[in-house]
Amino acid sequence: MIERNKCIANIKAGYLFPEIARRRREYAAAHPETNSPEGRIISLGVGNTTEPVLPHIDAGLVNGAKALGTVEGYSGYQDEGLLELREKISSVFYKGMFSADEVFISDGAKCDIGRLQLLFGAGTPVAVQDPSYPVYVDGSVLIGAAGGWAGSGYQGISYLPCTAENSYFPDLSKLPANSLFYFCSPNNPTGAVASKEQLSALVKAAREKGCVIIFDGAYAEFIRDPALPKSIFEIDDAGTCAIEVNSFSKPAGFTGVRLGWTIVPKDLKYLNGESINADWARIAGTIFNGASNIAQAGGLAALDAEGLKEVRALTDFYLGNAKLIKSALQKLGVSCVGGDNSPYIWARFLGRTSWDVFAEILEKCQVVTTPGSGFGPAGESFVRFSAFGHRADVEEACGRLSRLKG
Ligand code: PGU
Repeated sequence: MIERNKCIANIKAGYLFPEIARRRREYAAAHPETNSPEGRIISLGVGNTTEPVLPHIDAGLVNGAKALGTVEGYSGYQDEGLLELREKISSVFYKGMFSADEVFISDGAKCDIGRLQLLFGAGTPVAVQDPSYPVYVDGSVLIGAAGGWAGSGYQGISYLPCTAENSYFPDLSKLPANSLFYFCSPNNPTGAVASKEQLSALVKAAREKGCVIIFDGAYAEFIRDPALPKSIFEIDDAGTCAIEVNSFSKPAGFTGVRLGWTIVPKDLKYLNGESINADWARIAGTIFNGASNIAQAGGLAALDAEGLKEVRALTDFYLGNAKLIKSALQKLGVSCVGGDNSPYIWARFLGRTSWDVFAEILEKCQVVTTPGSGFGPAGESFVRFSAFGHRADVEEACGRLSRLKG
């Protein structure tokens, strides 16, 4: 019989979010009172959008679908994405600094995070912020970049702690040379946003050490402080050492629609001078046939003046939830960060394990959170609260949190 891919044996048995869903189901099955309105379980766990797509963007999706039913409007494969959308992304988010062939439309940031690993191969050392979005580590292990079996050319994964002690910014002297470094700002899960000075230091370190940064800007539209950078490409020279993945999921409510983009600058080169952009175009063209045309029509609507107002309104709404959650936790004396320029609140329960706190909040409040240890060793004793929820549910959850007292 055929053998199992050894890399699969090296990833943790369950991906974090399905594991949380499993524990929630188990709890619900054992507690019939969760079927009542007072006892119902409220999820502040997975960062999944809950609010309807706003009217202008929705009309973009509807019109995109209708166009497919006409001779003039019909379109088939789009490969790297609609030219108009690629140009619009460059002008709206990057002051037009990228040509359309440096902007690749995807079916979401997560999907490209997985595919991007193909560029670098199994021998490339990987570094992540600790804690970080688990897909960076699991995706690396799956592709063999950090496989642990004998003879794999094991390089390991470097976890760079981002904790209160270093203001959630890693010690860059620990960044391994010639590595791939996943960096997320605003950060999932801590909610920390790197300053311009910090990102400049990051770019400088990456250039000196021959690293490539994969910058995940999935939460950029939650930034309200104008001094904070929304993109790595606001930093000089980032075009020679960074790739940016991004998404319409959270700003436009497209978690189920599926649309994102990746910037691979032409200035980005491998050690031997060959173009990373050209390879990415080759890989994308080979194993990805483009994002849905309907989703792209919605994306275009999201980026015109009316659409951008809706993006602002939607992200404002979730930030309003974040404020309620943060203040409910602070009233209980729980120390927490995030939630100001990000939809996540990172709460510390000193001396406890994350799964233990997760279980207590589920049992006492019927509220689902995400255990911090699922994001890396430095996440232990934290839980993450997501601000994605209906307002009434968030208010109800905040009220129930007072049951944690004493
Ligand atoms: N990047 C980061 C940093 C994320 O937190 C998420 C979603 C994504 C990318 C995914 O973006 P898409 O464009 O929708 O693919 N994180 C959520 C959902 C969990 C998951 O498995 O993606 C979270 O709760 O962390």
